[in-house]
Amino acid sequence: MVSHIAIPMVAVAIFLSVAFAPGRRATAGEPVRVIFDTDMATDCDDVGAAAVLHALADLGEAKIVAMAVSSKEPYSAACLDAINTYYGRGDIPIGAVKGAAVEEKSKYTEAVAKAFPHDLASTADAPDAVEVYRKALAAEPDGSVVIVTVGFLTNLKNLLESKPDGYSPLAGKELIAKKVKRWVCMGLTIPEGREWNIHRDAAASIKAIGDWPTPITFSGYEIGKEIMTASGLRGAAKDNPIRLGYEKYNGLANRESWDQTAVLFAVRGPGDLWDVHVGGSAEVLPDGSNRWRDSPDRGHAYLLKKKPPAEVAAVIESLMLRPPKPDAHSAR
Ligand SMILES: [Ca+2]
Repeated sequence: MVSHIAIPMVAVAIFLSVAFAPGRRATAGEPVRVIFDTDMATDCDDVGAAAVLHALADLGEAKIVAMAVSSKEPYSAACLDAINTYYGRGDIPIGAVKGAAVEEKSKYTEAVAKAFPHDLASTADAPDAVEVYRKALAAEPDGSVVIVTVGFLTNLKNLLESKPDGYSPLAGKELIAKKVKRWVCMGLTIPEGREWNIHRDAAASIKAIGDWPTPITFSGYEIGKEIMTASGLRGAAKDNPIRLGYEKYNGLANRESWDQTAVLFAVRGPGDLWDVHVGGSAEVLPDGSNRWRDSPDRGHAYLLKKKPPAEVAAVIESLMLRPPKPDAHSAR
């Protein structure tokens, strides 16, 4: 989320929103099975995205299968666990990136982790995200899981390179091909640019996007940057980790909503909020910059603005403000 190049008209855009219409799921009527992979450190839109995902789970639209942290910031995983616990889902498995990975400072993770109950002590104490991914994928029905990344792609690179283990006899790429319906990635700048989630671990991005065996839909930098949310949290109860995250980050001012768009699309599809450009391929270069090519078609797609950003913001913020279910506290 560093640079942005204006979008020219994409004359050959193919709009196939119908193919992504809400309700199109592996099994009709069942919640969308989601694995949420976040950096949860630099920007607070990760906090907002987690809130949106929990709200969608409370509404019965999503089932949160597992989570992963792609940052080595010491409190990232504990902050995420505290948010999950607040919503009554403190037992969601959380894995963290191991080996070489990005570490950035955070304005909010330590404060949230220290203010709200949770049982994961630190990012270093979390199990390897690859193990959490493999265990979760192996247990879910074939072709059913939607992975949402709102951070770096290091975990997905490591998952692709993973070997057969006690959870599955399949190597990483084959396991993904069998279990993952779609990867929704907050990443790229469309049609070209150099975006934070992609360029901070460019080698991982090249591998993950280049080798991914199922469809990918990108919510590019240009989508979330116009969608301003969070100031409504000023009216939220102070006993709320989402409010505290934004308070520490920017004093509860409105903030761009990159990560929430990916979560919302992953669960509901584009609905009437977005169009989807289907077909083509995202190319990531060694310096972390990216460009879109309409051929070859590698099953990649990206969101296009349809509704005014304020209307999308209203949908997202209402989910961010949704209180936990009444029984959430007893489940903490
Ligand atoms: Ca993020």
